[in-house]
Amino acid sequence: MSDKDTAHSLFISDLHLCDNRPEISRLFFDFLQNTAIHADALYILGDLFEYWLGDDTLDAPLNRQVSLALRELADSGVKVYFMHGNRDFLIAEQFADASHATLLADPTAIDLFGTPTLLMHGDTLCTDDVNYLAFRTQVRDPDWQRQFLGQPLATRIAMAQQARAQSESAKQGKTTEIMDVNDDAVREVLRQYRYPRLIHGHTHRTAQHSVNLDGHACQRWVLPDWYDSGGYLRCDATGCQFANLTV
Ligand code: LP5
Ligand code: MN
Repeated sequence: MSDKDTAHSLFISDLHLCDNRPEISRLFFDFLQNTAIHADALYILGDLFEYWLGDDTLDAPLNRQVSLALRELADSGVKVYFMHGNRDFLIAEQFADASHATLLADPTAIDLFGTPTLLMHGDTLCTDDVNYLAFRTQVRDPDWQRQFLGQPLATRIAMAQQARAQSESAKQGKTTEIMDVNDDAVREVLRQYRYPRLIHGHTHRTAQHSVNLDGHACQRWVLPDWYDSGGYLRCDATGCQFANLTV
């Protein structure tokens, strides 16, 4: 029996695709053509790109290649969903249209082969990282975004580089606990959505966690990043499992 015979969906995040790591881009294209092609749906839960400076950069070679590869997958019958991450929150309808993908709100609740499942990027669960959340509020503001997108591309590149440098230096002063999810925030969202399975990325701390809450056994699946190698979560009616991809 081939993997096509069992209805299943795949989940990825934190690929951080960029020109500097062509081997990861190749791994991604290979994953789309050989693995995702057999799925019912591919969910990209944020940080597909190292950063996204506006849909007017769609014609940059890598951006074009990625959107065409996603479009090819979607046109073969695989539903492609995309959720924003903290690096590519400026992706908008033009990218989604070009990729034949559907933008998802964060969070989004789905019925995954009979199991209620909540999808998030994961950054909003890191409630101890107050400086990051203040930055997030600023850059998710529609007025700020309009202002930013109205700048020439060279200015946007310079601002993004400055933000990256400041972020890296800010992270030096943060403990790993601050940059991980806050357990109360996880419990709160699980209660709010009536005890679903939770799938998210962002922290790059791949794991399957069990959360016992109010008499419910919830699972929290944390997706792998694609830094040294890649990986994805595969879910079908019987459950979920991680799979690795090597460069
Ligand atoms: O990204 P990562 O994983 O390394 O760290 C994140 C948080 N940092 C960010 C910031 C991004 O890396 C910046 C790049 C985004 C580019 C997007 C497009 C252009 C936008 C331009 C914006 C001006 O998301 C980091 C978390 C960490 O995850 C773990 O969760 O801790 O948060 C921070 O480090 C934020 C800092 O604490 C405070 C903010 C620093 C940025 C200040 C921007 C100043 C811009 C000046 C421009 C002239
Ligand atoms: Mn992230």
